[in-house]
Amino acid sequence: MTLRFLTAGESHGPCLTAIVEGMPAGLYLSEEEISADLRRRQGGYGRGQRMKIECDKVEILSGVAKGLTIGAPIALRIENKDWANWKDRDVPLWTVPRPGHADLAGAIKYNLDDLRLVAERASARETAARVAVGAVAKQLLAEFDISVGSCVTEIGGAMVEIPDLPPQELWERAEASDVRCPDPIAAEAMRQRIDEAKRAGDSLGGVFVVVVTGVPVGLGSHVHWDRRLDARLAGAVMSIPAIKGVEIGPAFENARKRGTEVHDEIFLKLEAQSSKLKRCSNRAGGIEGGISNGQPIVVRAAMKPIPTTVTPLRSVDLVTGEPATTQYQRSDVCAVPAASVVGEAMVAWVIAGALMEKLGGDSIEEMRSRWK
Ligand code: EPS
Repeated sequence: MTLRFLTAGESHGPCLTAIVEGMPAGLYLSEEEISADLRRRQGGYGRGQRMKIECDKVEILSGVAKGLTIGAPIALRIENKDWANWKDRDVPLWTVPRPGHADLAGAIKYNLDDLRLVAERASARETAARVAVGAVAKQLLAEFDISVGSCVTEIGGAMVEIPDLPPQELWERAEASDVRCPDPIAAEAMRQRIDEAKRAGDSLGGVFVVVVTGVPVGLGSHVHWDRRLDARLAGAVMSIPAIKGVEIGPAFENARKRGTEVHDEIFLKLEAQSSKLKRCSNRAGGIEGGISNGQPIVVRAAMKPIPTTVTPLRSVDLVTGEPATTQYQRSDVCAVPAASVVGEAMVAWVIAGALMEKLGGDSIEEMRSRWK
């Protein structure tokens, strides 16, 4: 079965919902573990007032009995606490589109005269549901010792090279940082940029990296465009609101070098009875020909600055047809640390799907016997 999921829900509606289909039976799932990832997404320096209202927790509504999946669709629900503050409010029409947001194109496409109706679903609030889905995928991957972590490498131009540390240490450092940056000096520079942007009534973007370790050789395929693992990862990560660039390994840096400097040469690692193949570098980011090659998979993503800014941008009032400036709507100054947790979720989802395709199986037991 191919894995698939859908989400539903608006930012200030009663809740967000997700339905996950195709998970094998026998997978341990707990609301607590999924909610732990939701808390990670909610955090981060530069978040706005909304995160003080919400306290994201998941409810598993179906597909799980006595803590184990049963092969049936898994329905997940996350409450929007802010709904109570909005449901009876008489809000005026919102008619000045924010440049960079879905407001204008969405209103034209769906013939809506209130831009709020577009913004409600375009809001990155929806990514809470994706993180819940991603936590389910991570749980499946954990059964096969595959793990997914992330860190932030750049905010508003303050950047850091990823320190050359074992992944576990890297993730622990990122987890301990409110900008999810493993280097304390760079983290401080990032916080300063966020403070400056906040004082200036502005917003910031940045870059995060997601790394998957323990991936077997052979996920994805070179034989068709839509089976290439790198293409699937890029599409999934690019679908996160405000993500405008995705690379596998140091792709843009590779593009400026010669082939002999880029490609990860193959060596023999001699062992007592046999020899194995090994690499001394991973500039391919773990994928060659659209197939995982057994090295860690490295996905980097660029997030544009959030389009909602305190300082107004020039626009047009769609009702009067007159020039106007955007009216500030409550927002975050920077959500790159949160987006890196969403990135983990989308990457975990794609890898889990590719693993299911490789191993098949309707239960964890069946998958495990094939894995061996
Ligand atoms: C968002 C605007 C803000 C963010 C929101 C995304 O929400 P509000 O309009 O309620 O202040 O806080 O992000 C979340 C709610 C979240 O859970 O990440 C937007 O316009 O995209």
